[in-house]
Amino acid sequence: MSQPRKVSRIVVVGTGFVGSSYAYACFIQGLCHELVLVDVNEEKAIGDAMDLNHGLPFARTPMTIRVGNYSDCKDADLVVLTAGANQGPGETRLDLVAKNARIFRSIIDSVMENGFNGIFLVATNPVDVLSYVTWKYSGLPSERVIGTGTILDTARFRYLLGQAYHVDTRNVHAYIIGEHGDTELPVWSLTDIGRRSIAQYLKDGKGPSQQELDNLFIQVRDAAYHIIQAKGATYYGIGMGLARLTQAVLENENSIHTVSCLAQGEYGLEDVYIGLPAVINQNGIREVIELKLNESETKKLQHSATVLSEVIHSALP
Ligand code: 6V0
Repeated sequence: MSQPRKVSRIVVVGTGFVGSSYAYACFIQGLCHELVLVDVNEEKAIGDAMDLNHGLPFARTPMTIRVGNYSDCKDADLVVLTAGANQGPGETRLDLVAKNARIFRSIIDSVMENGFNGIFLVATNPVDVLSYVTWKYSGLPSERVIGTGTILDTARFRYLLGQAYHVDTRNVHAYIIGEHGDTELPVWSLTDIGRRSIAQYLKDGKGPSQQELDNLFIQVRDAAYHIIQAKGATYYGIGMGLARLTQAVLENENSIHTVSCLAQGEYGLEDVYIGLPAVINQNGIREVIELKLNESETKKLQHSATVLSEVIHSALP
């Protein structure tokens, strides 16, 4: 399904922990031809460009990495938004909303004024709210604004399940959906390990107990708080998640990821960006996948959407 690559350009806005980890992930995977770094703190972007370029002799493929500005967005395939204030210890992602919505207004205006016509990837928190804000401010079709949503939560979930069942993470089929934050939920009813359902494992008395699985989800949901407590910020996992989405778009993969996307009737949800499984290709979000959730999962997802909707509409009165 892959197609030959054309010359591809990515503009990363915000070269902090997340933006620079993403740039590094793109670089070592050789995902694009040109990587342009933009930050209000230009010194930081200059330092990152120098540091990354010094890895060129060791890289798999050549890549142009340079500091740029918003005029570089004109011909960009992707603009990746990782700029903004970060979550402090004890601060929820939703606390960040007002600060980062203001920053986004000016960034998106600058990107669009320069004729951008590609796909936005958004990672800044609260990511569901800021993806919605990006969609509204940019005026682009919703399929071209993709938030990282619960891609990282799903990765954390699959990693921990792989550990618990002693199998390769890639054989764990599991999704975290909803808000990237406190109201997210695991889709236990559709979770399987190599086509064997979790329900079957529980019935056979094999693998972790229900209590252990409940604790495992709590570890997923609260992972960011623990990492922030331990080292101030989280960035490697999300940097790789963003790189994975980049590959899905640039290589027209039609691969499925739990991203933040506009719900338009799916699961009974409307007018909210929220983490759901969706097919990603060169046009962005090809389609949102509607899973057959059980009643309790549907209620939890709807609650998560209500919480997000309230914050979105307070951020965009
Ligand atoms: P950071 O290291 O403070 O980097 C932010 C960068 O943005 C800094 O270099 C700033 O100079 C820059 N910046 C601020 N304002 C502007 C502006 N107007 N224009 C251009 N650049 C600007 O933060 P970090 O990289 O750790 O986090 C960035 C965002 O990612 C935060 O909102 C995090 O909460 C969020 N994360 C999202 C995750 C996800 O799963 N979606 C995971 C981890 C972090």
